[in-house]
Formats: sequence, structure tokens, C-alpha cells
Amino acid sequence: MTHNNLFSALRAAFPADMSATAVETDEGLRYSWQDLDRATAMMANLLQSLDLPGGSRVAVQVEKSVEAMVLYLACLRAGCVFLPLNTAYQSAEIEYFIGNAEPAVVVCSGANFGWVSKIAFKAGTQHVFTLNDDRTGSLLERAAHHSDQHTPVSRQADDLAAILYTSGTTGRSKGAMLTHGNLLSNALTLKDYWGWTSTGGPDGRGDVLIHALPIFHVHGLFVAIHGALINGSKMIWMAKFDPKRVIARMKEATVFMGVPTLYVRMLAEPSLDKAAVRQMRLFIAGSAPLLIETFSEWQQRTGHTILERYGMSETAMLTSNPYAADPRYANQSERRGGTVGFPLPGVSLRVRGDDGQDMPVGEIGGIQVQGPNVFKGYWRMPEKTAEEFTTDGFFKTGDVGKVDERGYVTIVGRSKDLIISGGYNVYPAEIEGYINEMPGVAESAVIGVSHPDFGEVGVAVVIAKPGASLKPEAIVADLKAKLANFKIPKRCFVVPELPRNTMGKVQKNLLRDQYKNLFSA
Ligand code: MLC
Ligand code: AMP
Repeated sequence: MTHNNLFSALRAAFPADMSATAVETDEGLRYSWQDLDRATAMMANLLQSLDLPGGSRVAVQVEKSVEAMVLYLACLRAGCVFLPLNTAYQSAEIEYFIGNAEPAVVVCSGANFGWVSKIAFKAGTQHVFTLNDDRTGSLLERAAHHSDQHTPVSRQADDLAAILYTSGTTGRSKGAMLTHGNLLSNALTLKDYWGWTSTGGPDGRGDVLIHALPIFHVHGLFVAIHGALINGSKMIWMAKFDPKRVIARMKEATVFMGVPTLYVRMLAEPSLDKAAVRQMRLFIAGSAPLLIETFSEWQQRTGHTILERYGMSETAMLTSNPYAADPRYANQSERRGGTVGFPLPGVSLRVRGDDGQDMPVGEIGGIQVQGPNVFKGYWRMPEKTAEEFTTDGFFKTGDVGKVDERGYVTIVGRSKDLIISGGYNVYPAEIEGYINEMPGVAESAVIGVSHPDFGEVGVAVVIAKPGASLKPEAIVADLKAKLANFKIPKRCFVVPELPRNTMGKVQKNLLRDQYKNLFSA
């Protein structure tokens, strides 16, 4: 049965005219649907020629390119498990992921081949390929020798399609295992809920998506790519987000997806006005809270109401504001700023108190979810997986929120100690661990502070050991040498002591309050 392979479902939605453009890069390169089909076949044949054991992981740390997307699709097609890695990760981070996931194949950029291959071979990986963002690299050279015909490998809905590492509030990162069934069910739900259309776009060919997000997280990899492919819609492909370029290309597009920072940056552009967006049908935001100011300013400037939705690596999309009045969802017609809308069809969502009881309407508690999109568990962490699910099978998101009388879900905070900065997750515990190991450091606390561009950024507050002298710049420089750049605290303070409660626990809420205006104008 090949029909449970997610690739087969995406492929089945390719339009009849395979010569039409599927992806156009911002530099003007065009890839037809035929090109995508053939390129994924060649790469899938290459992967299969390696004779990998079933369920083999393919770990990928490469710059964004259409070929990188082809590699993802080829992994699905060949029945491998795709493991995307943020390009900002440095060697200690990569060493952990590769050591933990034990991928059979690692793909990295040519520039990083030296250090990445060393880590990979040490961890027992047999095959390391390179893939650059200029259509070069050993992966493409090798794939070129393979046939452009390929039958997708049979997969069941419960078979793994991808592992996405998400950092933990305690301990190391956990690999969220997502199945073909998880991803396909979510893609089909969103196609319907967001009203994707195959006709009626600017060129009469239906929706056109501007893809400007990185492709190593749920948002850019699954929500955006699946959304376009399963509707047979063209993508305008941007390797990096540039607000001017996105606005310039809106006249050829209908759908845009972004984290709030992208909307904030576009609002700073004078070229953003009603004329620039006249072809656009839908602006979607998620991955971090969208400030009501951004929501309202966007409405005023463009006449469009941003549709905010909520999801996570472990679950793909969970809730969404409505696209339009739909007779099936009679009470759900309005996109309400400050809310993340309604549980998507098929998703059960409940809000529970610390005692495990359902909270009354409008009251705050922990958000728990269940549905065909909810992941299979954490890679090789059965105890951790069991901890995160209730006995009746709901996943504890770690987000804190409420549901109002009309059913709108609002997220008010997180029970997990997590900072979301420009849509990337930063776990204070990880950064504190690195700081606490530095000579002369007694202890530290990393907190999230409001930031006009990134929404929230990390700030480190550090205590020196008696007699030690610490320089904030040296602490930051040390972190920069070891960690992905987006995790580096934007400011660091060395102070005499941390506020504590009677139990001796550091009161981060007091620190957050103390530093809350650090980045305000
Ligand atoms: C970059 N920098 C950041 C940062 N991004 N700092 C904090 N938070 C971030 N998110 C810093 C770098 O460290 C660097 O600092 C400087 O900014 C310039 O780096 P850059 O790479 O040139 O930045 P830029 O291209 O401007 O990137 C900003 C951005 C990017 C907003 C475009 O962060 C981005 O693409 N974010 C989207 C993340 C995303 O897709 N999330 C989805 C997760 S899925 P220095 O000091 O080194 O110069 C998920 C589930 C769901 O959450 O619901 O969707
Ligand atoms: P990740 O682990 O990167 O998948 O991040 C998932 C987390 O992002 C969720 O648990 C939420 O805390 C947060 N998130 C995603 N979408 C939204 C949103 N629309 N509003 C607020 N938080 C969000």
C-alpha cells in the first residue's frame, strides 16, 4: 500500500499540467512539477541504492534551497526518516543530535563538511554528503547517476516520516517522532480549513505561496510546503526573509505565512500598503504570540486581518482562527486578535488545572490535546514520552491558556521555562548550564524579556563566585563560540544576588519584571 506514504499524497495533488511552474526562486529560477517529480525520484533512488536499514534517519543541516526541499521529499519517497537541523547549530549541538539519532546518512554544506563529517563518522554514520545552496554538492552529483523514475516506498500511517528535535526544560533535546499519518492528516485539514484554492489566483491558477521561512522547523517545512504541494500551488521561494522582497512579490501571490517578527519587519517598510497586497488572500501568523498591536496595525495598513494559529513540533497545527464564515462552523467566522482560534477539526483540546480537573470556561489552565496529528513520542525516551501524556492519551503541551464561551482559545503563558525569540525556541536551562560551567560563575538565570523585533529575547543574570571577577562581554563571547547565534542572550548582567522565594528557588518573575523595559524605546 503506497497510499499512506505522505509523498504519494502530495504527488497525487500535483496538477495535470506537469510543465507548469511549481517553484520559482526569488532569483528567477523555475522548477516545474515535472522537475520536482524527477529530482525527488533521482534522490530517492540514490537513498535506496545505499541499502539502508528500515527506518534509517537522514540528518540534514544545509542552507535553504529548492534542492534541500527535494531532499526532504525524497526521504519521504524512499521511506527514510528526515531529521532537519537548524543551520545555526554549532559542533557541540550537532554532536548531540547525531549521537542521539544515529543517522545512517548526514547531509551538510560543503563548507561544514570537515567538522560535520568528523562528528558523523565518529558516531557510526556511513554516508556523509554535501549539498550547497547553489545546486552543487556530492548529493546532487551522486543523484544525477540515478533514474528519474521511482515508485514511492510503501509506508503505513504510523511509520515515521520525520524527527524534529525540541529542547527540553530539563536535560537534553528530545526528538519528536512524527509519522506519515500525523503530517498528512494535518496537511489535509489545513487545506480545507484555510480555503486553499486551485483556481482564481492572480494567474488563474489558484493560490501562490510566498515561502520565506527556514525549512528546518514545523512552520516552514510542514505547514508551508505541504500546504502548497497538497493543493498543487506554486511557491515563490525566498532563501532568506527580506521584507522588501516579500512585499514586492505580493502582487504575484495569494498566501503568506510568517512568525510575528516577519510581520513587524514588514510593517516597518513604507512600501507596505493596500496596493501592494491587493492580490493577497491570506496572511497567516504563528510559532510565537502575535501582539495585538501588530495585528491591528496590519489591519489598518493593508485591510487584511492576520489569521493566527497555534502549533508545536510535537503536534503540527492544533488551533486556528477561521478563514471565513463557513456553514459547518457557524459560530466561527471572525479572526480575533490575541486568540489562536478554535481547535482544528479532528483535534480535541482541553484546559486542565493542576489537580487534573477540567477548568470552567474562561479559566486558565494547562492546554492538553489529542488528535491524529499528535506525535508518536520522543525518540528513544519512553519515560519522557509517558510523562508528557495523560493516562487517557492527551498530550500536555506545556502551554497555559483558556477557552472562552464561543470556543476561542487564548494562550496566556507557558508552564515550561522557554523563551520564544523571533519564532525560535531558546531554553534557559540549556544556556544557564553553559554559563554555570564557566570559571568564576556561581550561578545564573536566563530570562525572557520583551523585544520590539524578536518579541522576546534572552537576558542572562549572573552571580560570580566569591573573589571572582566576571565580565559580561566575556560570558557572551564564550557562549557565542559554543551555541547557535539565536540562543545568545542579547544582554548579560553580573549582579550580587538572585531573588529567591522561601524555598530557595530563583524567582524569575521578579527578574523579568526588573528587566522588562530593557529594550523598550
Ligand atoms: C537571528 N538572530 C536572532 C534571531 N534570528 N536573535 C534572536 N532570535 C532570533 N530568532 C540574530 C542572530 O543571532 C544575529 O546576531 C542577528 O540576529 C542576525 O542574524 P540573521 O540570521 O541575519 O538574522 P535574520 O535573517 O534577520 O533572522 C531573523 C528571522 C529569523 C526572524 C528572519 O530568526 C527567522 O527566520 N525566524 C523564523 C523562525 C521559524 O521559522 N520558526 C518556526 C518554528 S516552528 P549576531 O549578534 O550574531 O549578529 C514552531 C511551531 C509552530 O514554532 O507553531 O509553527
Ligand atoms: P516548537 O517547540 O518550536 O514547535 O514551539 C512550539 C511552541 O510555540 C508552542 O508550544 C507555543 O508555546 C508556541 N506557539 C506556537 N504558536 C503560537 C501562537 N500562535 N501563539 C503563542 N504561542 C505559540
